[in-house]
Amino acid sequence: MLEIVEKLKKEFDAKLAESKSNDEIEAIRIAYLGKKGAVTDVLKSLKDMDAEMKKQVGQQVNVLKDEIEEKLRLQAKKMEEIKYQMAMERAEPFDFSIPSTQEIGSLHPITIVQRQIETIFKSMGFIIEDGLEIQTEYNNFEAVNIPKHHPARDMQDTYYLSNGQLLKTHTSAAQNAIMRKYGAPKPGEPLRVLFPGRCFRNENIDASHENTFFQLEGMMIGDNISISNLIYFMKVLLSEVFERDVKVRLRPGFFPFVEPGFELDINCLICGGKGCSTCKQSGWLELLPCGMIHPNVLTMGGIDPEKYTGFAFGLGLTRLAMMKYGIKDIRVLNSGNLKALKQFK
Ligand code: FA5
Repeated sequence: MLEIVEKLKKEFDAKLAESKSNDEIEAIRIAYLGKKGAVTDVLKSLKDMDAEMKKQVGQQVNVLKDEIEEKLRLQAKKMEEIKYQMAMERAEPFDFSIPSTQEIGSLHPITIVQRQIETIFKSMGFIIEDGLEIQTEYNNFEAVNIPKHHPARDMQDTYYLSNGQLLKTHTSAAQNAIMRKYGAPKPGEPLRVLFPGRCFRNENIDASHENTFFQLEGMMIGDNISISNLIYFMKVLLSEVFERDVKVRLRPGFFPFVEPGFELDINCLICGGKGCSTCKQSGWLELLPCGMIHPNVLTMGGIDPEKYTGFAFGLGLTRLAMMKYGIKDIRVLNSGNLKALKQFK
């Protein structure tokens, strides 16, 4: 029996050396290792051998099996290399020093602003998280203190899937999952997370409202977080993005998931505050709702509101890009109009 194993090895090596294509390699694999292959037959016959023979042949045939697998793998690799080499020889010579005639793409203005804000916040110790676009009703509403039949749901009508899930109306839908993922912060090490994302609302579309737009949410939770921290971070954010002083106003705002809640508006940079269609003639544009996280939201996220406080903000990223680049109509941003979108740096 041992001679048979030795003979199989020699035969296999000879056949493999002659193989010239992946199909031939596969045929050899089947002939030796397939269900009815020569090596498989020897393995099957082990059960009829006496103990000593079984041990010796078993050892040898298993070594041979491993060897065959490895040799087949190497031969397939060699075949790929030969194919590549032949393709290279057939290919037209290529001069890497010739300047490209292809136009290089550009980043979307929302991506540019998003990356800019991420860089600022990363330097202040924030982690960047990705929220899901399809969410459960629980995460989008209940976990942020908007129970069924709460009137705040009217402001955020959205698109529902047949399985009962929905397209998220705001980035706040990720708050609960993030709190649960990171848990209660360690003393002196507040949880700092930034989570940008695409949001959807069943809206009447106009110059400043889209049914698909971007928000960028931030959250900081720790043992001593106050409104002062919130205002500080909002100021850093706006002055870095606009690279100049911008006029803002803070007014009370109601969101069920914060208490107290604020609306931070920016003086319209399109009309300089005089009033235009973008700011609905008011001179101000709602940009940055924020507030101290409601104790119920912390509790639902598994964080003790008696020990920890935190702030959250939900920046209208699409509107911020409009203000930064003087884009008068939000519809340009989802239009796919390359002539318009390529101008931004
Ligand atoms: C919210 O969505 C809250 N989740 C924000 C928040 C987070 C508050 C954390 C407090 C704490 P609001 O519905 O106002 O709030 O939307 C936030 C921002 O998204 C708005 O200020 C606006 O800039 C932008 N936005 C809302 N709807 C649209 C829309 N249809 N098109 C474009 N931008 C929109």
